[in-house]
Amino acid sequence: KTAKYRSDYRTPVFTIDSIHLDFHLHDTATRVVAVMQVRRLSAGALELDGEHLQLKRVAIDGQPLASTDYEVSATQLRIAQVPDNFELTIETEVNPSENSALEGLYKSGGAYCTQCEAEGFRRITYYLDRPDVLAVFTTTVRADADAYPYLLSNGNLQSKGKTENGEHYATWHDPHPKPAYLFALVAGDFDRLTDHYVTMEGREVLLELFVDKGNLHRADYAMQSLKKAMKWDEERFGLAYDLERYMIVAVDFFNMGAMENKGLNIFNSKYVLADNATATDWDFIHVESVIGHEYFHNWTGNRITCRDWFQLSLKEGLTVFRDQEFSSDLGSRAVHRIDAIRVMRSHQFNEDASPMAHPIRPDKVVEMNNFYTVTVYNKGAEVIRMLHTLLGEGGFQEGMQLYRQRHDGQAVTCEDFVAAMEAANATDLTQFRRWYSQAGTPLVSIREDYDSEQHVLKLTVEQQTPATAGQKDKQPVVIPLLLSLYSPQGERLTVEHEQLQRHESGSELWVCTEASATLELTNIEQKPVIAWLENFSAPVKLERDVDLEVYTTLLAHAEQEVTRWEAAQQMYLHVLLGAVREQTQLVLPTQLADSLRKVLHAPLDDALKALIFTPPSAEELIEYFSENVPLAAIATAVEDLRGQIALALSADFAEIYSGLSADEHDLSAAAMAARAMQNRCLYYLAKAKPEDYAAKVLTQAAQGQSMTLQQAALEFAVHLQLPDYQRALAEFASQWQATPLVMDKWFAAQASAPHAETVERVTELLDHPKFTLRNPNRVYALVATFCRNSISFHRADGQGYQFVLGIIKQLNTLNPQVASRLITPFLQWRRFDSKRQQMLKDCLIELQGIDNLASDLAEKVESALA
Ligand code: BAL
Ligand code: ZN
Repeated sequence: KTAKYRSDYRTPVFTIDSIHLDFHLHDTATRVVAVMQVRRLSAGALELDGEHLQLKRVAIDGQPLASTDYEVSATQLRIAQVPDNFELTIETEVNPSENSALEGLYKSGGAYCTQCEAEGFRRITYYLDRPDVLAVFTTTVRADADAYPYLLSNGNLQSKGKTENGEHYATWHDPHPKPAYLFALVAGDFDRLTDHYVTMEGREVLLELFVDKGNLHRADYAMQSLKKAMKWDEERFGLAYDLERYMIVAVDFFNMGAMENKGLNIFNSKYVLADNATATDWDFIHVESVIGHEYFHNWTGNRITCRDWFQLSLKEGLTVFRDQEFSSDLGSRAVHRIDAIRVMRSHQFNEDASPMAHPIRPDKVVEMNNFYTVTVYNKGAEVIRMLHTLLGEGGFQEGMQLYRQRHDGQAVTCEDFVAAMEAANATDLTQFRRWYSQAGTPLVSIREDYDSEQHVLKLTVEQQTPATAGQKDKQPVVIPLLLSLYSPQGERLTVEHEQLQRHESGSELWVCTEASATLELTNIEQKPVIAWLENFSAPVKLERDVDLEVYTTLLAHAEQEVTRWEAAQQMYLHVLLGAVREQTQLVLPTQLADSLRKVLHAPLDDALKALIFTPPSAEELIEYFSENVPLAAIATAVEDLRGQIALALSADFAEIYSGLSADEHDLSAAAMAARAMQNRCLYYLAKAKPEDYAAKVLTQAAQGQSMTLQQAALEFAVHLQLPDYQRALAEFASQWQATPLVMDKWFAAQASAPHAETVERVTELLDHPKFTLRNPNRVYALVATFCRNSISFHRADGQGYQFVLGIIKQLNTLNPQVASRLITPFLQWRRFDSKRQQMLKDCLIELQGIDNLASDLAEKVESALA
């Protein structure tokens, strides 16, 4: 594949106003007849996208074409001479059983399903497979009635009935014109959960959830989440659902988390199936947020879609922001915000510093599947959040309304979104647009100069964005800095300055737009303690001279929970980085131990406490080193810090632990919080006193009614290598061998163990009867988890690299999209010592030499070696 550039966008030469698809399903030879109304928009030949298709027939206005009338290549059907308005009929044959890439039409277990985003529809028929071609779809599905009782597609059911040979059919009609990437088809035998929702406009919507037979008891939470999402979008955004029915189908073989196909979402079963025995509290939270995310796409993505794939963040950044707000309005805002901040710091910052760094609106793409990234999604959501911070909830919603009024039913750009926000708020967002065009994480350094005689505080903020691939020179960006000032005793100070606004979040807002900005505050009685970048108000790295005293005050007194958590993280970082950089034995400062003890006994939300007691991981620390990453020192420091917290506070943990309890069937925020803290305490207790707590951990790991407790205990047993942890593993596996999503937790607990011998263990697990490279969830649980385990992946002898390389080579032909996700840790090869650099580079060179290397991998390998 060759690169495409955003600047090369051209409107299509033809458009397709409607399409009738007729599927006759067959495992190895499904026939697809597509009848399309095609309309010329400008001069030129008709060039349709198509891959992995057998072309059987082409006709124009009912007249069959001779093979000399068109040209077919591996990627295209070209017809030079066509009328301006015509009916195009194309018959193709596809092989769903052999489709291991899981794009287009494929079999997941016994069911047929589709995945068309970004460019999968071209594996079903020849089409203008681009998001700015919006057609009305009518779909007929025919299949064996016994094997496939449910035949589903987008929109409303038009007709159904029996045909010959024991087959039946269903015809669906979706009145909303849509791009082909939102097309979906499902045929299978499922258990079905139904419900109803009455929209704010008074329309009744049928809700249907389809799961594999025997799984109905695990579908209820997803249905409740859907209803909550429908209500929330009406209340917060004024957006209601627009079809007669909303269907969700859970499938086991799925590359992504889920897909927002119009009226027929297809989900990875991991984000639908959940009950207390098999799902952790975080699984429940993820089910709710992914169900919400796909539902919210109905407006931000489906009704208003993307003009081209460079605009992906238009729908993804905005929809992630919306799902984050949904979760925050329903649960603990601080916990969700901290979760989002951790994703940014541990994954997105890494991507933004890698050879694959790209702006949230990329300029150059080879394989679109490579751009479903933490940058486009999560940094994209942070950019939307900054707009929300700058405009306030009221202004943001005004912008959303104007965006909808202007663009409902259209395929538009990020620029259209920003322009609507700008116009609705009568503001100038010219400079803000740099967040869409510049890659890289801005570095922001802070100086506080206090003149104790004049009582003047001078604040200086400097920003600089590092060069990234293809982007050398960067301009200053708009940074909304939320901050609060406290007295050294922890009282909130009110300050007045023309550049500071009291923000609706309670913090002060200082909008920094220059490379260097200053402001002077007068009448400041004593040097204050300042919480900077509260709520992670911009996706930047903050540098300031660290003073434990400052963070001690903030941890104890800050009004905002996220600020308290951040203070603890900064204290941990100070201690960890100090030990690593100075190559000294880590010592837990008494001041930090005392602060943590106070947190433990303070009347704070237990969920927040559990997060405060989660210091940065080795993976987060690696971010602080751009070369010669001291892997061994980082690993030692991380373990030492945990060990010393455990020892210093063991009596306190024991006391708190004995006072915590939660009914395992209770999914309230309070019960989840209690379980989170129970697990944290047990971890530290087992670390401090394995002789006293190993038996407790092992029992909890081997049996239990609550997966939250069981999974955590299994992980502690394996990671801490408690005596007899092998038995816990064996018992867990025998309890859950028939439940693949739980076996994924078993694989992941072992793949994430921070030990050298993890490499041998994961290699053995490839042969486990429950493992298969064909199922993405299994690969993510075992191999992707291992890739994030920096201690084991980077083992000095390179065996970790060889293990992953071997898998990538197999997946290159089997499922390139999944293969491409595993290559991430190789891309940063230049950051490591010379021996590891050479080994990582050799792996990339070996991949480069493969004859049929998939474009997904080729794009990343080339950028890494450039
Ligand atoms: N559109 C792909 C899956 C998602 O982001 O919802
Ligand atoms: Zn999405």
